[in-house]
Amino acid sequence: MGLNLTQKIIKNHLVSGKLIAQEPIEIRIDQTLTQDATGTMAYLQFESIGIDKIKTELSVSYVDHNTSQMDFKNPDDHRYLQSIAAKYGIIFSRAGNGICHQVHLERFGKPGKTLLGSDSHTPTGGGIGMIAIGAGGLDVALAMGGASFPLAMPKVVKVVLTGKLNPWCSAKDVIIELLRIETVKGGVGCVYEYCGEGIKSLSVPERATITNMGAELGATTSVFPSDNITKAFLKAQNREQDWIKLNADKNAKYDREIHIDLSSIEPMAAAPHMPDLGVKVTELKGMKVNQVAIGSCTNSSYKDLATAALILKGKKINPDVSLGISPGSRQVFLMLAKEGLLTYLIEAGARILENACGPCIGMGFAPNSKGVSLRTFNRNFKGRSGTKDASIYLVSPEVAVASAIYGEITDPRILGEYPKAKSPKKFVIDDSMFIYPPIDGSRIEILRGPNIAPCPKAEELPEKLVGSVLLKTGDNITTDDIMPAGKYLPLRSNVPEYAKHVFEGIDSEFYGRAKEKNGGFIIGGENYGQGSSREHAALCPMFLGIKAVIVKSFARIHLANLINFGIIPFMFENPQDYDRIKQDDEIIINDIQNQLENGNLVVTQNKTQNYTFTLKHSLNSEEIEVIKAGGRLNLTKKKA
Ligand code: MIC
Ligand code: SF4
Repeated sequence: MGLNLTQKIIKNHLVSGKLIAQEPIEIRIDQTLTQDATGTMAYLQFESIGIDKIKTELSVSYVDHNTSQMDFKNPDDHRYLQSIAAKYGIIFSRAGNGICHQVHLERFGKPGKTLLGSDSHTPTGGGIGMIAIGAGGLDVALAMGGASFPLAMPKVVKVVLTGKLNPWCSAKDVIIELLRIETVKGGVGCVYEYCGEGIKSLSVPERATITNMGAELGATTSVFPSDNITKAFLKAQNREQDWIKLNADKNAKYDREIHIDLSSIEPMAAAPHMPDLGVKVTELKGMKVNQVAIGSCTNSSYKDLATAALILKGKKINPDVSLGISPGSRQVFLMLAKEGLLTYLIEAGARILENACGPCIGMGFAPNSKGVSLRTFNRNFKGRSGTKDASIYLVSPEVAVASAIYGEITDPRILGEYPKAKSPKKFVIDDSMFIYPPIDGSRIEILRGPNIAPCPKAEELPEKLVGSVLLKTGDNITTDDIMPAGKYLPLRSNVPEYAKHVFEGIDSEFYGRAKEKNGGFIIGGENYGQGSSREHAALCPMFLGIKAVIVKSFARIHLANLINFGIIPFMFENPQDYDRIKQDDEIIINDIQNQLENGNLVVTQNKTQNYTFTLKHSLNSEEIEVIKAGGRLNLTKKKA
């Protein structure tokens, strides 16, 4: 039987397990990436493993999230990351070089390789034919140390693209449409593998827009074949030697199939407050817009920004709209400048922001109260922009620009001839903002600032768990809900301080309650922990003494992070028990160690309401060891 592309790449990297969907496997990791908001914790953990040099083919440490530098905290983190990179053999991408996923695609992504990144949008690399997976910082640290990466063998969904996009319609509209069909939890446990005639008209950056937002489907990753279009992109990046041809076998098998005719795609918008609430832009026509932001790792390629510039050429933006543009990389920025395209943006009235994540992670450019903001980003979770009552719509650069001109949500097709930018034959190559490590880093001193606190460790699992339900939440809780980013991002390197803000947006009294009761349990619905890979959403609750999270279902990365930090991820065996349980109920789980080892069901007592109920878990024997040891780092050290 033939193999699909996902199976082929995984097979080439398989360390243990079989290519059977949902079975546990381990794969070898060729490349890693980190960014500064997750990177400090990842490298603190890497340091404590005690290895003197990374064991991957290539590891890159990017600074792109925490760049506002309101005080010493961000620059101290940057300095720490730079010194760590030099010491352990990691390439350092300085602040100002661009957003990790965009830069990695341009300069390092290689078809057929595996990439593990401490950021949920690492699957952007699928646009160039990699198996690129987002994970918690600890998993990335372990991979840098040479460990294989454990995951469930994904199911593979075949997405057949036919036809061609019409003018003014773009890759962003395709992924918003797919999200509408599949929902934010539709992809859990799956890889979306693209094929069909339609892919021939999509450039690598357009493919990367689609694989980037595959993260919003909850998917393990998404991948495109490596073909002549991939080759042309690599050639234009002066990296033709990195190209190999890669596609699925003709008789490959898939778990499911979806067909999308590109010519039927219309300009779309994902409505507040979830990326899967896709509607046609025509349905929103006329809605007043206060702010437009173009950028983020989803839509900040040369093609995206050059198209925006060409549309704006000779035009002015509406006086009631503030337009912010963050180029994805220094390469994109340089090209816009050299080709005079930047002039069109400035003349139109755009505010040119730094080439970094910026507004996407709530680092400035927040919308006004009750404002409507159109963003080419990938997430529109409530409050993520920094303004709780703002309405964020996710759109393509084409829709964004048309709406900035008219001051209301506008179908860009009214603008006449479509000035889509061509893929460059040669990108401007200037790698001077990468700092390559010395061959021998042993004498490098690691520079730490006062904001960098050691990574706390959990205690070993006791015989009995007792505690109160500290919070009961609903479905689709995001890691932004658990651990808000934005203005608190500078606290990423300081867990005791950051932990004061756990669940703040949902319940401002959570921290006080958790402290008073010395930890307890959290209850959630479906798809708990979707979104960002930030392991702080497990680490900070662990620090507050959270013992277990009990939900209807989990998102993949968060589930792994909970295990890594010794919090037991339970699911209700009977979903009705979710309805019954209440905040403040006292929960007792007796003989927990034996119960975990003796099967996947755990008898639990609700002392307050006086009934017993059953929880289930999906932990394998190795993960039970991790939980018993109080986290993966404890276990790794114990074994060493
Ligand atoms: C995000 O988009 O939410 C982030 C910020 O990039 C996160 C990582 C983080 O929280 O640092 C992600 O997507 O994993
Ligand atoms: Fe940065 Fe936004 Fe991409 Fe996250 S989603 S990596 S914050 S640009």
